[in-house]
Amino acid sequence: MKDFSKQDWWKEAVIYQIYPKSFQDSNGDGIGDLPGIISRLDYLEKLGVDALWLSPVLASPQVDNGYDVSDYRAIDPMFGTMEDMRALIREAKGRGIGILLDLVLNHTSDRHSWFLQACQSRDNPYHDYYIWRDGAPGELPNDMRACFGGPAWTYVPALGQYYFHQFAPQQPDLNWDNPAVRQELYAMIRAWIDEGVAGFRLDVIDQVAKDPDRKITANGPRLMDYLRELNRATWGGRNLVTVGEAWGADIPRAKLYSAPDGSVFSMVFQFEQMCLDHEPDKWVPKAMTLPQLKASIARWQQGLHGCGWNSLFWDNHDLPRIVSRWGDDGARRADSAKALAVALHGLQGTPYIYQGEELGMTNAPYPLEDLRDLESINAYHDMVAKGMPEADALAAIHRMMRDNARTPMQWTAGPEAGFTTGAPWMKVNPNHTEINAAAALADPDSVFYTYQKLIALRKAHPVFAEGDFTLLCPEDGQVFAYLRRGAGQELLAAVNLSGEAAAFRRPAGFAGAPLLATQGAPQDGVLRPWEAQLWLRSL
Ligand code: TEU
Ligand code: CA
Repeated sequence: MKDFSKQDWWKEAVIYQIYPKSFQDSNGDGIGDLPGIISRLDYLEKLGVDALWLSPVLASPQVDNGYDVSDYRAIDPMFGTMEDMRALIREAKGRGIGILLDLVLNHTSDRHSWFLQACQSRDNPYHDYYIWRDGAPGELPNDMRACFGGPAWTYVPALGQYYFHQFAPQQPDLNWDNPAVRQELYAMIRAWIDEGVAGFRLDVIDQVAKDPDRKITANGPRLMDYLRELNRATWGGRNLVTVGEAWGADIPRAKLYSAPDGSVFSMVFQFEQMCLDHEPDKWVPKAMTLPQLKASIARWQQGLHGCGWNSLFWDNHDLPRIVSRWGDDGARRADSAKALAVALHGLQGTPYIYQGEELGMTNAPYPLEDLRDLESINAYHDMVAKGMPEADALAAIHRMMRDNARTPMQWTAGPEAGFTTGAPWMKVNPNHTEINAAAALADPDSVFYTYQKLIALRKAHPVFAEGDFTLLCPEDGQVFAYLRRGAGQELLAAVNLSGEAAAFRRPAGFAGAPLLATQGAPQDGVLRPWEAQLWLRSL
């Protein structure tokens, strides 16, 4: 049973991300909901995870699937009620599982009462909750672009002003330079802490101190002041787990964000590794070598050891599925999924499992009409408008689109994969007939049980949480191998991240039986295609 009062409990924890809209529907409307999540807590307890990060379930018009909040203190009726949320927190805690809410503090929905008021007049008390610039139609304040396409400025004729939005026009950025905004947000967060949540994930939190006149979005000049004030006013000193999404983080900044004194967050999501295989434009692929990936991971492991804390992830609701991206989603799907899991879970930091990753779920290259994400659809139309043939544009977005992660969770081989008895809001991946939780639970050699073992090993052996990191064979293009030393133990991870057999000789001292082996008895001097092993010895 997880002891949430233990200092820094999250350093031995594994956190599971749920995209509620696609996890489990309970009332046949084709949309996942809170009672659906409650019905799956036994499954999550069996997996062994310690906390659940829920993507937003607050009131929202769903322009960006809940990342456009219209009321921070209300559960959107499509997901259920506040009573359902209280029941989830209670039922999860009864299983030793904490609930993390996803806080979207950088912007609101344009349907939020604050924004509706702000648009009434320039002297409305809520006007300065947002970022406005005088202007005339067609004369934008500057040429900044929004993340989902188009300009970052939208005109309100009645005011003769533009408002700033880093994302969709329906997601106006909040003005964090206004202390009233910050105090409103802090009070809301304290109310959620009082509801008994175990922590928070904070959406684009390094973008809140923006300066659009100087085209600054991430890492603005007042960012650390605001984040430390946020900490002091809410979770500071309360042993909650907090993880900030920080696309602009480098190691020095991540040290500040995850400082052991608990002055900001527990950790951040940084994206250095997950951007190595594409240009700054995510739709333009770039060749990535394994040595490049290994070097990047090594820098972060060594850079934060003893002075910060890493998050560890391959997948989330914004990323394509890792087994399709860097594994093999064909004949060697399960082996490659296990290998990727071992590679990640042997590292120092808090691992995150995205719903379905534990099953080896794959991308879903659907036709345009079956896609649901505004980022994908806008990008497709932008490419075609610039002259790209439609087939090439669709292929370009299929590779990296967020829709890949948002297809319904695959529970069974039956209708709609057991996700809903109705018409799912997004098509279920047809491969659910082979890839589903029921089949995984019935197969002792499934990807699911590899994840279950990894989660258990992290709790059983302090070296996972405490050990340092030494990269082995850095130039090897097939094998990712590393040592972890700490707590009187030495852990060896030896993972063949390729579809061909690879030569690998274990360092002396690792004999006998491996701690974990994904493909049966280890062979001397070689790793089978996509074979992964963990070895442990006492020092
Ligand atoms: O994502 C931040 C973000 O920048 C990503 O959406 C990124 O633009 C894109 O996905 C790169 O692949 C957070 C949330 O995770 C995302 O779901 C929201 O759409 C976004 O913020 C706005 O709230
Ligand atoms: Ca539902």
